[in-house]
Amino acid sequence: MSRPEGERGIYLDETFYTTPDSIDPEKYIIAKYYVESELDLKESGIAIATEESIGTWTEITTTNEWVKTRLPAKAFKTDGYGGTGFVWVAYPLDLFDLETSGIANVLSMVAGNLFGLSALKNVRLVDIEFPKEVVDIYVGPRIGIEGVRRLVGTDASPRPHLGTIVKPKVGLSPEQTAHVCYEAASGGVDFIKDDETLVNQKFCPLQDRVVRVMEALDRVKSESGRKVLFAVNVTADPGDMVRHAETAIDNGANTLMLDIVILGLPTVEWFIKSYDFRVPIHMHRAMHAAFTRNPRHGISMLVLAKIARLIGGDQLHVGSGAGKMGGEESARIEIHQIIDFLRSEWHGKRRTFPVASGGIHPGFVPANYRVFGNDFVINAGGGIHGHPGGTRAGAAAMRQAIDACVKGVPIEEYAKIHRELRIALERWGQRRLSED
Ligand code: RUB
Ligand code: CA
Repeated sequence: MSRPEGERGIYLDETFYTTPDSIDPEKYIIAKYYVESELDLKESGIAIATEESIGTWTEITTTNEWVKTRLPAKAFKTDGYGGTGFVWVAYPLDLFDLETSGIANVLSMVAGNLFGLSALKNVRLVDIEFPKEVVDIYVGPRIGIEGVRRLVGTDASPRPHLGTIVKPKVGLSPEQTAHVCYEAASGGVDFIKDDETLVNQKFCPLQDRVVRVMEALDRVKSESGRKVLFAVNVTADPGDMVRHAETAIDNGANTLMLDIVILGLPTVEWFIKSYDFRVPIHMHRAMHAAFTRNPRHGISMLVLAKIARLIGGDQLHVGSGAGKMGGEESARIEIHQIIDFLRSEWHGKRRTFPVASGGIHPGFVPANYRVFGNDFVINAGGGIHGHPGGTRAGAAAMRQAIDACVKGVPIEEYAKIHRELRIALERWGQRRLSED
């Protein structure tokens, strides 16, 4: 604090700090940050609140009393030691243009310039709380967990849904894709999705793919009565995204998929708000790790999950309890927070189905079941299409692993009388969590 502000690049003004009892959580959007800095935590909180509301690095002559009394964000709580720990900042609702700028405006404020403040060595937005007034502006998921279960027919006896990603992720023709989907659906999956990189490539045009896959799924339905969702990836610039979505829906698609980080959350907000296609919205999170992975900097998956539910995600990738992209201790603690949030009561909003994905095979099912319970979608690509008996056997093996968990039978026991599962476990083994 002893160096002049021109050198420090921050202006520390007590206006931007207050006590917790003066903050009514119904009147603010509250952000929780993890910070590492040479400043103490209170000063870091002031620096964030200043930069992100009405201040800059020095005192200015152009402000006025109305601005200074109505609009400052306020740091109001700290938890940590020295310059390392958590700070909470309350942003008054008057700061925001929620009606016409929505999530874009929220993110510009709570997750904007602050990441570049040189006074903060590391800073991470770890959590965000929206008051009812803000949540009420949004419809939230239009279909939600219960609606997705009704479409698939698992509402009477809820169990985890089994999903698969068509592999190879790109390269198959529409016909070949439909064949893989037919096999996966016949083997017992509830849900099939395009991979995040497939949209409308020449070797697999979206319209032809949808037509053929939906025909294949209709065939499965007439043969076995099984209802399966197919999420068509329509990620593109907004104009093409709408065209792809209309094409998909006109040709019978029953789920749409969006790469929500790549699109940008405001684009997703606009798309869902503007077009009610009456099918579930499956949210893939590719690119999220650019900002969620470093536990000391960036934005947490929990924050992304809160916004995803707010803007209408019916299914959201959240990482796995165990798999190729999950299983680290810190990530597993956060997964509990994320799934608790997605599945909890939230001002009457429908609930979002968490999706566990990434390197999952039957041997990973018990570890994930222990983390997620019944209300989740467990997705396997390689873990189904890599089964020595092929896709149908791979799907059956995953379903057997799920059934074993639901019945409380160890999968190695279940495998003794379920051939596909036995072969899968012989091929890939069974992975355990550290607490097993
Ligand atoms: C998984 C896959 C998904 C990733 C995304 O394929 O294609 O895109 O799981 O991960 P496979 P996350 O089952 O063959 O590994 O959901 O964690 O973002
Ligand atoms: Ca993928």
